[in-house]
Amino acid sequence: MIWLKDSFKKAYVEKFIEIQGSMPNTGTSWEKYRALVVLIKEKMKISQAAESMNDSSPDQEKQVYYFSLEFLIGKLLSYYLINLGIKDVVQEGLEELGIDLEDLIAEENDAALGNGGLGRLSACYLDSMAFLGIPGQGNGIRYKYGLFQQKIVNGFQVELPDNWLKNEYPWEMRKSDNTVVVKFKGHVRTESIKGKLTFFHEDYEPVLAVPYDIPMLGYGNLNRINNLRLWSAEPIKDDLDWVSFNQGDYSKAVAYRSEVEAISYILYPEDSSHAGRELRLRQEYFFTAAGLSTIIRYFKKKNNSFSGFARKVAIHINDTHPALCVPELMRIFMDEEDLGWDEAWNITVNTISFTNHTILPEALEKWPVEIMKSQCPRIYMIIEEIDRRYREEMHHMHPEKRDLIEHTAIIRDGQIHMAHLAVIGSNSVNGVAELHTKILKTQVLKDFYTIYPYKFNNKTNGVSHRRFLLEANPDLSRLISESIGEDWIRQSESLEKLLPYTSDTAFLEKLADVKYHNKCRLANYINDKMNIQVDPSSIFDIQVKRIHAYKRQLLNILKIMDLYNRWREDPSMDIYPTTFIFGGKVAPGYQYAKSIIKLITTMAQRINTDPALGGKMKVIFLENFNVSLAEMIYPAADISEQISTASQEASGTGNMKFMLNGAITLGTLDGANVEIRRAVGDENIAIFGLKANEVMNYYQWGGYKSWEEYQNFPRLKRVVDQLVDGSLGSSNEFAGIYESLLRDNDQYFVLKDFRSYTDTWQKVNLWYQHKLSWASSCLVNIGKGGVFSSDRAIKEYADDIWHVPYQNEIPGPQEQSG
Ligand code: F58
Repeated sequence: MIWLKDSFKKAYVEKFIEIQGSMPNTGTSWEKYRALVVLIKEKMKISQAAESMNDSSPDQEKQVYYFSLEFLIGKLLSYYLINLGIKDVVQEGLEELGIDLEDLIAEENDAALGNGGLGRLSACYLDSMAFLGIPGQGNGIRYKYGLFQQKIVNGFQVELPDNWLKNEYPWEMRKSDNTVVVKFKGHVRTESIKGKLTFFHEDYEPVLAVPYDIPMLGYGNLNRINNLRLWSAEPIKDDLDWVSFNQGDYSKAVAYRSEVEAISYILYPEDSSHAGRELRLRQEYFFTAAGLSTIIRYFKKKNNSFSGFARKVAIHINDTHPALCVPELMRIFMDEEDLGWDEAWNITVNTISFTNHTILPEALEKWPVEIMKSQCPRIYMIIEEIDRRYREEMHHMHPEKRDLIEHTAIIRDGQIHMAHLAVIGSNSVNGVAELHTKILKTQVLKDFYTIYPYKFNNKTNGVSHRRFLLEANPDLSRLISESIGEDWIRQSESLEKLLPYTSDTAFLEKLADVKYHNKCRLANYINDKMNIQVDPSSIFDIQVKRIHAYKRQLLNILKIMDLYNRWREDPSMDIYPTTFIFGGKVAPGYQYAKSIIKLITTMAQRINTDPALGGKMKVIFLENFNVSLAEMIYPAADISEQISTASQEASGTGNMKFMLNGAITLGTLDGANVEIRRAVGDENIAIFGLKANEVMNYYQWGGYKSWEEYQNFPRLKRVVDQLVDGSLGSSNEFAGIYESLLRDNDQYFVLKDFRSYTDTWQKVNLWYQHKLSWASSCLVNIGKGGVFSSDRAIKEYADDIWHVPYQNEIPGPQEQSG
């Protein structure tokens, strides 16, 4: 325990006076929040350089660097208080000072430096690395504006800027001393010096990369504080001089400043399509180059040769966004450290590993050669050389396979294929669920799989069960700990000890009570925010995630339209009252998905105000889905909608968060749903729809006719027609959706899966009415959820990819002295 209550109170009051010059009771909530964060940081000695804290020995431990353009860390205060084992002490201490901890927690900004699954995954992974005692550092961008805030106005999404740094962000520490220069544009002069070709990058545009560090505190592991390093782009101080002020070109100087600042200005809100913009490439090179320079500087402090580099450093690239690590590391080794190509290449490949998160073709990054050449001329030269050598080697190995070389080359048709660069330049390529990895091996990257079968492996995603269960669902956590002890917090697989309770009626009733309580909490939130009353004893059927055609929120709302039609016709229909809840953001330019939000909100308006339904059905679209809201939603769910077109969702992670909170998955056999089904058994999950191989066969060979589905099922025809026949208002709002289903032959098989989806939903609805059977299945989901913890995933990465040790026996925070 780092504090007892009285010593905490004393320390807090002193800290507040030191910062504000007055007593806490005179301060604002923000000031009180900041004083608490500052106090925690000081107590944990976080202000020391994270790197020196973690490694004071002369012989460096192997470090893992997790490079990602996105880290969706959410709020930290409450979670860190739990991890430090002091939440109760702090809460009580503050209460005695007349301060409500909840008010301070509310002051914190939800740091939204990510779009969705990929960004949240990196935050969960840093969390588990800290917990497991792995020296693991995150490397990303300190965006001035995080993911936009979503408002729903007249049923439409409106985007507002997320100015999360408006006040100071007290967790971060600016480390000006570690600033580095990243060079863009210019040209490369080649000179032969003593018979060796030497490269000089000249007339470049210098960009200062200034690091800000955020501590990563794992549960109980107070000796290992990891670091998330986020880079901010700044012009060099004398920018006016540097550009051309001396020559009187003031406007050019101003342009330079804004071009530089643009690099860390905003997180790209595209979650599934690649934004082929120059600025995005500049972001990618910026944080890659800055991060690598830190790694090299630190490595050189402890080592005098690079030969052992790959034994001391693992660099993980989260999707292809940091794939420029490959040529940049080569550049550093060759141009700055004087290594030859072969040695540099060996070390680079042995150091870097790569995770792919998507098979959607539109999300696979490609850069036009011209852009790369003009923004990063030296990097482009190196990519060209990697490509040339790769082609040459393949030609030697497989002279007869010209196609293979063309399909796998890095540069083709004037484009640089980043996934190819990542595969060729790394020692490990992993997918994020078994099915996804199989699709990578047999379809998307199949040629590479024949060349480098040994590089491919699966690492099924995991989520932080301490954040999404322990913190998010305190009542359930208490019930679990009272029954099976607290081991599950550190060993998620211990949740299996709950399984014997599946036949314990008293326990199941308590479980149902906890769920009811969590539903009340969400119902109150909905009432406060939207002034709509929902019945907490109705089924909460929830789909929250980014809105995208392949995730098929459309299928869900068509099901609701169908149900509404039927209910109106037959008010005595035996369906248990249900509240349908949606949440999620759409990329601002993605019109189709925006019209799906409008369809949901249009139906919500209609259904929620229809007196004929007697409140049996409600539809809610919760605006601004983010990590904090997610923490309230998962614990309140009965049904977890995971209904993507089979093969398209690489893994999904929301499915795991719902499961850990005892919701039943209604889903397709896609992504990690396949493994969830295997874990819980067929009787504890509801599966429907086409299988991945069926979908892929249709994609490959054709044969699907959405029109036939529409014609042959009157209930389906009716809801599809309602999109355009004036039933939903006179505007032509949903014509695009209608056409996607019929004229464009329904790319995501919404019509094809409609029948089995609605049938399965109805069975689930019936099942819910058997309270004990339902609760027992919920419990199986919780008990089997442990394997989907990010601790398990990170142990697999540590064992198979990074080759770093981790701690298995971790004491709880209470058992440590400070
Ligand atoms: C997601 N990808 C996958 N990408 O869709 C999901 O199945 C998986 O569970 C998750 O990664 C974690 O592995 C995802 O979120 C993005 O948001 C990218 C952002 C940048 C542009 C391309 C998509």
